Amino acid sequence: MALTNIASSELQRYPEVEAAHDRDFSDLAERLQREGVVADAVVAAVQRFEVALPSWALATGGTRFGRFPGPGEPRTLREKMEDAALVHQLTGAAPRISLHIPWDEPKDFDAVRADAERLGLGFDAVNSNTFQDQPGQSLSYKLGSFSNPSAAIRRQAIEHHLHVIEIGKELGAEAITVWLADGSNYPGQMSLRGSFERVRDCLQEVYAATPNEWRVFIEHKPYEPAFYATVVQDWGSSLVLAQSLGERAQCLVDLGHHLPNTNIELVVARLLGIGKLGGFHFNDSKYGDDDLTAGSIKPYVLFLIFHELVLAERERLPWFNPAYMIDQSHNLKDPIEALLQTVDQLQQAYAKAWLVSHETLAGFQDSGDVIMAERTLKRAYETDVRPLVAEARRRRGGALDPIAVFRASGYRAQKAVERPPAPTSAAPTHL
Ligand code: LRH
Ligand code: MN
Repeated sequence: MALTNIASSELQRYPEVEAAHDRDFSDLAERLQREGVVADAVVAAVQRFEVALPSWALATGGTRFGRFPGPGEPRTLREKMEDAALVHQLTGAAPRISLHIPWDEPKDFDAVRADAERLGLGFDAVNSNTFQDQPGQSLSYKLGSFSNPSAAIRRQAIEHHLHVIEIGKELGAEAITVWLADGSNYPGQMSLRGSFERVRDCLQEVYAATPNEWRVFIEHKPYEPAFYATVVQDWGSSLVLAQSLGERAQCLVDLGHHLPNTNIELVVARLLGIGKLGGFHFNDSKYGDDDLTAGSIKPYVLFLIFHELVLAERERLPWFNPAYMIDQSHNLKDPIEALLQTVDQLQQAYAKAWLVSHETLAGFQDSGDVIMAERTLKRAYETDVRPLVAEARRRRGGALDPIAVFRASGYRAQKAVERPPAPTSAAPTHL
C-alpha cells in the first residue's frame, strides 16, 4: 500500500521530546509574559500562517552545470501532491500547492481534484511559462513572448496564458503568476520602451480573461536569462504594469529577484502602502537568483520583511492579503526536508515579527531614539521562538520537529522503492 502520509502515532512517538518541548514552551511563555507578550496569542498567529508549496521544488533542482537527482523523486503531479501533502501534515502550514504549466499540465482534472480531496490539498496561484519552447510549439520565444515584435508570437503567448487560466479555474485556483523572461542581451537588440508597451498590451488581455475573484501577480526580475535588459526588471516596472491593468493586478516579490544589497523590506513596505503587494516567492540568495532555502543566508532580512507584514496585518490595511508562496531549487537537499526547513524558517520569522511591540517602536521612532528603536526590533529577532512555532505545529496536528519525524518515518526510502527513477533520457521538464 503506497505510503502517502505518516501515521499520526508517529508524531507522538517521542514522549521525551514532548516533555522537553513543554518545559521550553512554558519557560518562554513565562519570560514573554514578563515583557507583556501573551505566548498563546503568538502561537495562534503562527497557527494561522500558511504558505503554498511550488510543485517544481518537490523534485531535485539543478543548474546548467548539472543535476543530482535523489532516490524516490516524484515523477508525476500525483506524486508531487503526495509529497506536498506530507509537508502539510508535518507542519500544518502548507495546505496549497502552486502548479507550473505545462510542467504540471493535468491530464485528468477529475483525478487531480480527487487526489487533492484525498490529500487535503488546495491549489494556489498557477504559473505560466513562456520562457521555454514546448515540443511541437509553432513559434519560438527565443526573442521574447509578450514583448516580441511579432504579433503572431505575442498571440501564441496570450493563448498560453488563457489556457493556464482555464486550468486554474478547473482546479479552483484564484490567481495567476506571470513571470516573463523577456529581455535582451545586447544594447540595441530590443526597443526598451516598445517592448514594455507590448507587454502591457498583452497583459491587458490576460487580465480581462481572469474571473473577477482572481488576481494577476506580476513577478519582476533584474536579469537571467536576459543579461542586458529585462522588460519587467524591477518593482517599479511591475508596479507600472499592475497600476495600468487594474485593482486585481498586483506585484509579486520573489526575494531572489533583487540586485545585491537591495532593501527588499523597503520594496515590501512601498507596495503594501499602496495596496499593490500581491504576494511572495520566498527563498534566499547570496549572489543572484540562487533559490536557496529561505532564511539560510539573510535571516534578519526575512524577519524585517515579516515585520513590515505584521505591521500591516495589525493595522488591518484594507487591501492586506498577500499570497505566501515558496520558490526554491533544491539542488543538494532532499526536497521534502528542504521544504520542511523552509516552512519552519518562515514560521519563526513570522513569530519573531509578532513579538515586536509596535507601540513601543513607534514611540522611539517618533522621539528619535535610534538605539532603543533598533533594540526593540532586535530584541524580538534575537528571541528563540522555536518553542512557539513547534507548539503552533502541534496544535495544528503537525510535528514538533518535522524533519526528525520525516527521517524516522522512512518515507523517502519507501518512495525509492515505489518510484524507480525515470530513465535518465527523460530529462525533467523543469530545467
Ligand atoms: C523565475 C522564477 C519564476 C518561476 C521560475 C520557476 O526565476 O522565480 O517565479 O516561474 O522561477
Ligand atoms: Mn519566482
